[in-house]
Amino acid sequence: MTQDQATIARLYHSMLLIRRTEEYVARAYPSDAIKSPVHLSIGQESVATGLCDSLLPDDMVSNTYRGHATYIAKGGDLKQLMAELYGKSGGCAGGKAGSMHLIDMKRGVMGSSAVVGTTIPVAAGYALVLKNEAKKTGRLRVVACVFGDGATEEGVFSETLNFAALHALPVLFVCENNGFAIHTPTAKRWATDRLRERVETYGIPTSHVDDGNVFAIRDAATACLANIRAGGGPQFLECKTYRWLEHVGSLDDHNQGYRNSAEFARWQKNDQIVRLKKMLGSEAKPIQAKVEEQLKEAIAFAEASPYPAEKDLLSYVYA
Ligand SMILES: Cc1ncc(C[n+]2csc(CCOP(=O)(O)OP(=O)(O)O)c2C)c(N)n1
Repeated sequence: MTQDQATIARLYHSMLLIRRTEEYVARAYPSDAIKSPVHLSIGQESVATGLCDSLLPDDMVSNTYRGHATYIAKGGDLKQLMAELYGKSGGCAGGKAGSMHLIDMKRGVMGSSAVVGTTIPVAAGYALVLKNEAKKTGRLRVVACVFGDGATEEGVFSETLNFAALHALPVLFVCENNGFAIHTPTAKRWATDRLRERVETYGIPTSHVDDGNVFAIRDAATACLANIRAGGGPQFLECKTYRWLEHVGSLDDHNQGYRNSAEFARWQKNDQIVRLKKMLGSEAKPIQAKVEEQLKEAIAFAEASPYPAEKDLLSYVYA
């Protein structure tokens, strides 16, 4: 299918903003500026971008600790993201939560958690709220629930699939399958790789995109969302992808021996940012300039923002 220039430009802007932001984070990480561990999505951008481009502004997205990409793609405030990473009071969680706990409810980004799988039932709970809301408003909003392949091994994943299917909840489950849970490949963790078959046993329709193609992800998500909005209940989309850097931190770790550099090279050749840049030709330049400007403003905001005041040390702390 031929894509219109406006769509290509929008997707390119989104993926480039994620990439450039995370490249800055990777550069700044070894200094003392960034106060929390970071799980980067460099190489995985097309999943967040393709998905979020298909959502409406008041749809919700449920994220993980590897959440910069989805936060940015859904329109989360970049200044507040950067200030949060710096541990500053202007951050989206007042500087107290860090990279793994981004939130921007105004833009439909739900809070996330460092505990693998725990956001999945919370997303379904929110979808239940939205289903009830639609009884009054006549309009069904949707939750897109993003998680990694490792999260599908948690008990709450299966429990949530069952509950969501039973109650026909408006939730799109999106598995960002980068093939690894930290250093362990799915082949050493899964008795079979038939993930989608497992999901289908709950009566949930599934689809998949195996090559990271941002247009294919957007189209697949759009089709799923149409079924959900028509009252069809949950859908499941598996997107294969590849994490370019180490699980947590800013370095290349292909020298660690747990994964294959040839596979990395294949995914790098398939970089959707490079692909869309070529499609845009000279139109890419102003988008690049805009991204650099947004990033510069976010860094300046984070640097200028004060640290949380001492009097707030115990606020938002529960015991
Ligand atoms: C309940 C729980 N078990 C283990 C961990 C340690 N842990 C942190 S990230 C991670 C890997 C998760 O992999 P996946 O869900 O595929 O996401 P990815 O990091 O690849 O994006 C593990 C096991 C944790 N944080 N929470």
